[in-house]
This record gives sequence, structure tokens and C-alpha cells, in this order.
Amino acid sequence: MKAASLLSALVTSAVFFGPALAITLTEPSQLSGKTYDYVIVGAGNAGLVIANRLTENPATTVLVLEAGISDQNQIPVMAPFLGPSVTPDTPYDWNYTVVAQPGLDNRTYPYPRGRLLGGSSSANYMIHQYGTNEDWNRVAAVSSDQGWSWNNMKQYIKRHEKIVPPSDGHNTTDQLIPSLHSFTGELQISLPIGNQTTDPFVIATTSQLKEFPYNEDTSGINNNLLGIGWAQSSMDDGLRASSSSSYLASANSRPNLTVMINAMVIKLLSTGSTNGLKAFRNVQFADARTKTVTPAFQVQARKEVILSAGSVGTPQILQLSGIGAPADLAPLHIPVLINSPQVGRNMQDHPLLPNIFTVSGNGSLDDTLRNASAVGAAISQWASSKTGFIANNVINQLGFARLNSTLLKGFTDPAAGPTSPHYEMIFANFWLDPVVTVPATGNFFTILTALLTPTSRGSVKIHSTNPFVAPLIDPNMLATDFDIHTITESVKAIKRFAAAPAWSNYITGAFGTLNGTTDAQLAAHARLHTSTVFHPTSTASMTATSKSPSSGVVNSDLTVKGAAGLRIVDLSVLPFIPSCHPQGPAYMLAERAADLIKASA
Ligand SMILES: Cc1cc2nc3c(=O)[nH]c(=O)nc-3n(C[C@H](O)[C@H](O)[C@H](O)COP(=O)(O)OP(=O)(O)OC[C@H]3O[C@@H](n4cnc5c(N)ncnc54)[C@H](O)[C@@H]3O)c2cc1C
Ligand SMILES: *[C@@H]1O[C@H](CO)[C@@H](O)[C@H](O)[C@H]1NC(C)=O
Ligand SMILES: *[C@@H]1O[C@H](CO)[C@@H](O)[C@H](O)[C@H]1NC(C)=O
Ligand SMILES: *[C@@H]1O[C@H](CO)[C@@H](O)[C@H](O)[C@H]1NC(C)=O
Ligand SMILES: *[C@@H]1O[C@H](CO)[C@@H](O)[C@H](O)[C@H]1NC(C)=O
Ligand SMILES: *[C@@H]1O[C@H](CO)[C@@H](O)[C@H](O)[C@H]1NC(C)=O
Ligand SMILES: *[C@@H]1O[C@H](CO)[C@@H](O)[C@H](O)[C@H]1NC(C)=O
Ligand SMILES: *[C@@H]1O[C@H](CO)[C@@H](O)[C@H](O)[C@H]1NC(C)=O
Ligand SMILES: *[C@@H]1O[C@H](CO)[C@@H](O)[C@H](O)[C@H]1NC(C)=O
Ligand SMILES: CC(=O)N[C@H]1CO[C@H](CO)[C@@H](O)[C@@H]1O
Repeated sequence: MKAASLLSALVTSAVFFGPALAITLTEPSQLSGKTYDYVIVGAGNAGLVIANRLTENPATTVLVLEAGISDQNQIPVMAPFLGPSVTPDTPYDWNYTVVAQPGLDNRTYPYPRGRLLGGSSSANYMIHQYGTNEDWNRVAAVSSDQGWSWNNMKQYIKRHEKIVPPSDGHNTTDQLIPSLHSFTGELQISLPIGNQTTDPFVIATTSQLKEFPYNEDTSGINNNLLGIGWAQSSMDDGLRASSSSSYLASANSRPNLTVMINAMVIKLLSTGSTNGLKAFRNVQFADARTKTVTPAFQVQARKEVILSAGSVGTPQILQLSGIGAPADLAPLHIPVLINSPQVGRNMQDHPLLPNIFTVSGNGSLDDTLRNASAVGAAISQWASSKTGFIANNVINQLGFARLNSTLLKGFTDPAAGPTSPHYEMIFANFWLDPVVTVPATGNFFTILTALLTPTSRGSVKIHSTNPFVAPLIDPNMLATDFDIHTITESVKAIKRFAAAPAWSNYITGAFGTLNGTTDAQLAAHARLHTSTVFHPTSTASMTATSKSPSSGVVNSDLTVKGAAGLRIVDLSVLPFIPSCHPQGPAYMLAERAADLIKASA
């Protein structure tokens, strides 16, 4: 979003101080040669959950190595509405770009990943959900481990979430089902400030059109993601809640937890063997600020190294360490220590398509967002009282839907089950396109659609032995007939939505190529404007423990197939992308992983 550059230019005018993270270390050389029970690579969404849970036991020592910077007092990171300004191409971002995408007319686009404490949970748009019971039951089926089934996983939601009141304190009856939720966990979740101009129109449409029913709780916790309702977000009283502001903040004073920023992990080193398996208990790292691998430092894990570097970083580190497909490693002369052909394969992501309508009047946020003094005033208001639109997320409602039987004809249904959605709709009271700049004039309403069940699979591959050279990232967007068909149907669906009586005095037209009327025109619109919801998964995919590395990278307990002393805990292990925003699943996965690690110690 290019409105983002305006926002980030203005944030320096405001001053705000969050809680201090007292024991975070900043000089990688401080640690060289040290030994810990566990070394976690990546202080991201999942990594900090593990760090917190393992150090609940005061006898367990944990080191977390993070390449990025601190999230401390970073206004764009803390202010909910500024979420879209945290990336791309900022000090908080890895600044990746995808390779040319044939399904998108060979376009490329930025591929943000958080590079700071909290990882992508500090850089994301904060929408919070848990997926469907069918999503989790499919993980259980693929891994032959009932521990991943919904019936077991739902306990981790109780431990994880802490529902808090919305920052405007409004009555949330019918916007969330309190009896299903937890008010005592680690991460604060709340409903938005509900006074956007378009809020009543979105809600009215759910009673005007049977196709778009109202959903009283969009988290998925009631086993129903279908329908449209109020977004739940990881925020509290006008501030972002991330794995850093929650799980790390509450563990940070423990002397047995050490967190090091500016530490770029180069590779894992083989350390002999355990039970006939190659062990990888040494981690080599460098000072990320130097962008060179010398001098290199080393630390050792007594028990395990836990890779939590995310769906891009984790396969990159595995490949650099000689764990991967021989065909990927041979051209770089990296010795194959574990032949694990699925490393970096099976990548999935949710394609995101901004569909923009022109609207009458000036009730959208566009005029305000174009006005530097108005935005500056709003940021100052937020900094002093945490009120105003900067205290809110960028969207208030979202919804989920399935293709019906007619539209599924000729395809094998790729959804996790018959009640899991195929696509999503996200409603924004302004021009919200992460790639295309807002025009200089005009007022807009955006309905972003996302394909939740892509059948395309992509890849992450290194093309240099230098860890500072970004890997080739190929999400392979809209590469199959099903994917282009479904995203095209999602556009037709939101055009039906926007034609409801509720919008008759508001929406004035379809902007740009959204004006298409034929399937071919709308498919062309999709290929021209689709990018990402930033949800890569599955690049170190889980299969049953009995299966060999030819089938997948990790066992059902997340240990790396063929290796000892090495586990992966981040979204790269999910065999299928969940049919929702995946930070909730990342937290659930990490909560169970912590139990698995404690049980095996
Ligand atoms: C812009 C954006 C918006 C998003 N919006 C939403 C949303 O609204 N809702 C939602 O549910 N999800 C959203 N997501 C997705 C979600 O945030 C991620 O899927 C999730 O946080 C990933 O968690 P993870 O633990 O797998 O990886 P991450 O949280 O990305 O953690 C990986 C960590 O490892 C570190 N690392 C990587 N390589 C190295 C290395 N070599 N050495 C040391 N450290 C390393 C990284 O810096 C990072 O801190 C969004 C993501 C982005 C980028
Ligand atoms: C990403 O780009 C920003 C802005 O140019 C820069 O400050 C930052 O250092 C870059 N990050 C990386 C990892 O190169
Ligand atoms: C995309 O690039 C490929 C390979 O260069 C080429 O064959 C193809 O025609 C291109 N497609 C489009 C739509 O330009
Ligand atoms: C919230 O609204 C509901 C339904 O209108 C009402 O029953 C309830 O009393 C209200 N709660 C408060 C605290 O006002
Ligand atoms: C929304 O409410 C806030 C106060 O909570 C107020 O400042 C703002 O003007 C309201 N916005 C609209 C569009 O009504
Ligand atoms: C919106 O339009 C009204 C009526 O034309 C005008 O009074 C008001 O100043 C406008 N607001 C903005 C933010 O442009
Ligand atoms: C910009 O916002 C300020 C209030 O902060 C207002 O006084 C001014 O009229 C606005 N400018 C325009 C062009 O709408
Ligand atoms: C499926 O949806 C399409 C588009 O709304 C509609 O034309 C068709 O009649 C529907 N089929 C069934 C079986 O409901
Ligand atoms: C639809 O929009 C495109 C892009 O703005 C434009 O080129 C085209 O002429 C429009 N078509 C119609 C029928 O208005
Ligand atoms: C091994 C180690 O450093 N353990 C420390 C962990 O933290 C507790 C306090 O929470 C200390 O008592 C331990 O000595």
C-alpha cells in the first residue's frame, strides 16, 4: 500500500515508549562457544512461543538467535492501522521479491517477511483465526498423528488467547461468542472499533442476500468459518499484540532465557551421530549488520536445535546445511548430509486479489489518508491517547465462502472438508491494494478476495552458498485451472455482494478491470492484480513418522527425518495451507510443539 509510505514518513513525528525488553542481547560475538539446552533459530511467531514454554522450567536454558532487529518502541509496529506500513522494503522486512509468476502474466511482487522480534507476527495485519476443524483433522490424517486433530488442538487455543474488550469499549454482543473463547491466555485478541461508514452496509448485506449469511464468530473456534462477520485481531487497547509483546514479554525476565538480535544464522553443523542418525546440534551465525559470514560464531545445543525461521528462512537454512534435494545442492557444491528431496518443495500461499469499487461521498478513509496533516494529527492522537482510526486495524469485517456443487463440477474438491471455505472476502473502507498506489483523487471501497485452497505448489531454493543472498521464492500463483477458476468465481461473488440493496446509494462503479463482465475478462483481472496475503507454508512439510524423507521433511513430532537433535517449529511444517489467516495456527502449532519437546526431554 503506497498510502503506507505517507504513513511511515509521518510516524517519526510521534513519540511512544513500550515496555523494555531488558535482557535482549545485541552483539553476536558475546555468545560464541556457549552451550544451551535448546537453541531456537528465529525469534518469530512460533519461535517465541517455544522460548516461553521451554523456560517455564527454570532448569532449562534456551538461546534464541534472531537475524532482525528489536521491535522496541517502533511506532509502525505498535500502531494497528500502520500495519501495512511495516512492510515492504523497510528495516523490519527481509525485502524479498518473488520470481516471475507465469500465472500472473510473469509479474513479480514484493514478498514481505518480518525481520524483527516477533517475526511476521510483528509485521502482519493482525487478523486472528484458528482454521476449521477439518484443516486440523487433515494434518492429523496426513501425519498419522491424532495429536494434530481438532479435538486435541483446541486445548491450545485456551492456553493461547486472551480476549480483551475492543479499544472503543463498544458492546460486542453478537460479534463474537464469548463462551467459546479464553480470557486468560497469552495473546490479546479484540474486535475492531466498529464505526466505519461501510460497516452497516456490510452487515445489512448479510440479511439481504442468502448467499452471504452472518457469522457470529469468525475465529473458526465454533467450527464455522462460512459467512461474514467481524474480524478478530491480535491487538489490545490500540496496540498490536505479537509473539514478542506477549510470549516474550512475559518470559523475558527469566534468567534461563537469552535472546540475541542481529544474529544471522548461516547454517547448522553436523555433530556426529545419535542412534545412527546425523546430529545437528551446532549453529553457526554471523553479525547480520555486517552482511558477511566472517567472523562466524558458534553455539551448541545440549538437547536440540529448533528451527523457527519461517517458510522461507527454514528451507534456506536446511539447504545451506546440506539437508535437501541433491539436485538443488549439487550446483552449489554443498555436500548432501541428508538426502531430503522435499525441502523447499510443496510451498503453498493464498493468492490475494484487490477488487476496488468507486463510491459516492467522502465517507471512505481515502481523503484522510492523502492528507499529511490529517494523518499526522491522527498519529499524534493515537500516541497520546491510543484513540482514533490509527488505534484500529485496517479492516473491520471479513467472510468465507465455498464454491457450490455446480461450480465445483469437474474438479476434485481441494478443501480440507465439506464445511471448509474455498475463498475469502475482506472489506476495507478505502483503497487497499498492497501493490498498486491509490489514485490522487476519488473515494473507494475494497473487497479483497483470497483463494484459500490453492492447488498450485511452489518452491523456495537457494542459488548461492551465501546466506545473505535471498533464495529464489516461487509461490507459483494461479498455476492451475482450479485456482484461476476459483479466484474468478470469487470476483463474481463479490460483485453479487456489492449489488445488494444496502449499497445502492454508496457504490458507484467497478474500478479498472473489475468492470469486466465475462469469465475471461475477470480471469484477466485476477492475473493482472493478484499478489499475496503473505501466508507461505509447507516448505518443510510433515508426513507420518513411518515415512521416509522422500515423502516429507519432518515427522509428526516435527523432528527432521534422518537427523538427530533437530526439530522444525514454524508454518513450513504444515502439509496443507490452512483455510484461514495462519498466525493463529502458527501459535497453536508452537504450543503443541512445546509439549512434544518437553515430553521428549
Ligand atoms: C505483511 C504480512 C501480513 C500478514 N497478515 C496476516 C494477518 O493479518 N493474519 C494472519 O494470521 N497472518 C498474517 N500474515 C502471516 C503470518 O504473520 C505468518 O504466516 C506467521 O507469522 C509466520 O510465523 P512463523 O513462525 O512461521 O514465521 P515468522 O514469524 O516469519 O518467523 C521467522 C523468524 O525467523 C527469523 N529468521 C529467518 N531466517 C533467519 C536466519 N537465517 N537467522 C536468524 N533468524 C532468521 C525471521 O527474522 C523471523 O523473526 C501476514 C504476514 C505478513 C508478512
Ligand atoms: C530492506 O530495505 C530497507 C529500506 O531500503 C533497508 O533499510 C533494510 O536494511 C533492508 N533489509 C534487508 C534485510 O536488507
Ligand atoms: C512468461 O514467460 C515465459 C518464459 O519466458 C514465456 O514463455 C511466456 O510467454 C510469458 N507469458 C506471458 C503472459 O508473457
Ligand atoms: C449488550 O447488548 C445486548 C444486546 O443488545 C444486551 O442484552 C446487553 O445487556 C448489552 N450489554 C451491556 C453491558 O450493555
Ligand atoms: C469513530 O469513533 C471515534 C471515537 O471512538 C471518533 O473519533 C470518530 O470520528 C468516529 N468515526 C466515524 C466515521 O464515525
Ligand atoms: C466531506 O464532504 C462534506 C460535504 O461536502 C464536507 O463538509 C467535508 O469537509 C468533507 N470531508 C472531507 C474529509 O473531505
Ligand atoms: C487536511 O486535514 C486538515 C486537518 O488536519 C484540514 O484542516 C485540511 O482542510 C485538510 N486538507 C484537505 C485538502 O482536505
Ligand atoms: C451455484 O452458484 C452459481 C452462482 O451463484 C449459481 O448460478 C448456481 O445456480 C448455483 N448452483 C447451485 C446448485 O446452487
Ligand atoms: C474497463 O476498464 C479498463 C481498465 O480501466 C478499460 O480499459 C476498459 O475500457 C473498461 N471497459 C469498459 C467496458 O468500460
Ligand atoms: C540453568 C539456569 O540458568 N537456570 C536458571 C533459570 O532461571 C531460574 C530463575 O527463574 C534460575 O533459578 C536458574 O538458575
